[in-house]
Amino acid sequence: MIDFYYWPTPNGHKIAIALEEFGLEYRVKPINILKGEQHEAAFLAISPNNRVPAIVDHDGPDGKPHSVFESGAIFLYLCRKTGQFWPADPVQQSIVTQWLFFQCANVGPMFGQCGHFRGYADEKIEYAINRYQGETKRLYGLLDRELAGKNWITGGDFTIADMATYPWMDNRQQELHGIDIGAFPHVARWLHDCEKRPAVQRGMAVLAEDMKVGNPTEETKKAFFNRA
Ligand SMILES: N[C@@H](CCC(=O)N[C@@H](CS)C(=O)NCC(=O)O)C(=O)O
Repeated sequence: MIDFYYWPTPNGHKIAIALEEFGLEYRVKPINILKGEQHEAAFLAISPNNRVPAIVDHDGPDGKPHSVFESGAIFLYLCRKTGQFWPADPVQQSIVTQWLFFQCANVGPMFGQCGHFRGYADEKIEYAINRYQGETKRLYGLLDRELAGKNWITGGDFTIADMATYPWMDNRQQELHGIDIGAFPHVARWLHDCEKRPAVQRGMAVLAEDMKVGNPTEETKKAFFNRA
């Protein structure tokens, strides 16, 4: 059994999708980051950077419980645990890993800052908005070129790189980031293919009704945007 420490944000969705795609048994442990639950000691013992997602695998290596934070590390842990979504060929492994790291190091942080400065910051700072929206659009362009003529991001089967990237580019995120998806037809086609997967739909539905960052309150700003 895996305990899944989660809130329905793009980084959380990545692992909700993974647990569904891998067909693993899990229990959702909601961590309401809008109420500051990510700063509680019990959660910090599992995820010291006060971020979701995190997991505790009660059937870890040698049968002992093992906790993992950082979505990229969780993906790799689940691949190695199950042998699923992990190609045997070292070249393919390297390709999957590079696109997973690309998501974790670029798409997540840049899109996240774009959403913060466009959507949530009280003060609309033009420089920051231009900087992060510019990066977001550049990354959309890069993925659009990569996806031309490919079904999935790594060029082969659907992989953890697709699971990691999709939740950052769905309709809600496009709106937050000010993206005209018509300008990125290959991304649009790939998004549509991701959306058709039943496990992606199930993963995106976990606690979906709680996804209300919408209009942040003062309490939310303190808890989530680190304004304490
Ligand atoms: N690099 C981390 C990023 C995780 C992350 O930023 N999670 C956000 C939600 S999308 C969070 O928990 N934020 C809580 C906070 O900022 O206090 C990962 O990929 O797991």
